[in-house]
Amino acid sequence: QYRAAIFDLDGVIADTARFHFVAWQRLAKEEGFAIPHVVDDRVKGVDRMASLNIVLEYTDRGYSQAEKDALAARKNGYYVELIKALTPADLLPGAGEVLHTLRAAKVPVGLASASKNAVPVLQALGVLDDFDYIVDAATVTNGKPDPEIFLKAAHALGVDPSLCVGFEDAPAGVTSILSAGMFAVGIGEKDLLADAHEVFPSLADVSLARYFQL
Ligand code: B16
Ligand code: MG
Repeated sequence: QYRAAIFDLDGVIADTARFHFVAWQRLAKEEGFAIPHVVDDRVKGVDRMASLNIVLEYTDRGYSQAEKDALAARKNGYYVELIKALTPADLLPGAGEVLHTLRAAKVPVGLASASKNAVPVLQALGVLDDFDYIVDAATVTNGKPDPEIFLKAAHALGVDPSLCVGFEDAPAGVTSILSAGMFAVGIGEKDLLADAHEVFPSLADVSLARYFQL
C-alpha cells in the first residue's frame, strides 16, 4: 500500500496543453514563422524557457537572452489570458473523482507541475483545495526528467518517496518519478510511456484501491 499521490498537471488533471500551443502559435506568428503540431508534444512537461527554445528551432532568426525573456513573458501573457476560460468542466476524465476519493480517504496529495501557473489553473478547475502541497515551479533547479520536483513534493508531504505514487503523461515526467524511487503511473498511450510501471488511458481508468487504503 502507498501513502501519498503526486500528480502532474498538464495532461493528467487538465488539458492545458492546447492553451500552451495556441499561445506559442500566436507568438510564432507574430514573429513571422509557423510552428508544426509536433511542438504540442515536444513542449509537454518542459519548462517555459526550454519550451521557447524548442519553438525557436522553427525560425532562423537568432534571439538574445533578453529578447527570449521578453518572448517568454509575452507568451505567458497570452496563456494567462486563455486559462481564464477554464472551468471545472475542463478537468480531464476521472480527475475530479480521483482527487475527491483521495481527499475522503485522507491520502496526502501533491502537485509536481513545471507550470508557474499551476495555482490559478487549479483554482479555475475548482480543485485547489484538494491538494495538500503544490511545488512552486520557480523553486525547482532541475526540471523533469530530474527527480527534484517529485522529491520536493514527497518531502513536503512527509512521505518517503518509496511510498508515493506519481501520475504523469509525459515520458520525461515518468523518468522523473522513477528516478525519485516512486511507483510510476502513466496517463496516456502505452507506447509513449512504456517505462511506467502501469499505464492507463485516463485517470478514470485507474483503480485507486490497488494503491491506497481507501
Ligand atoms: P508555464 P506540466 C508544463 O506543465 C507544460 O506541459 C509545458 O508545456 C509548459 O511549458 C510548462 O508546464 C510550463 O508552464 O509557462 O505555465 O510555467 O505537464 O508540468 O504540468
Ligand atoms: Mg504533463
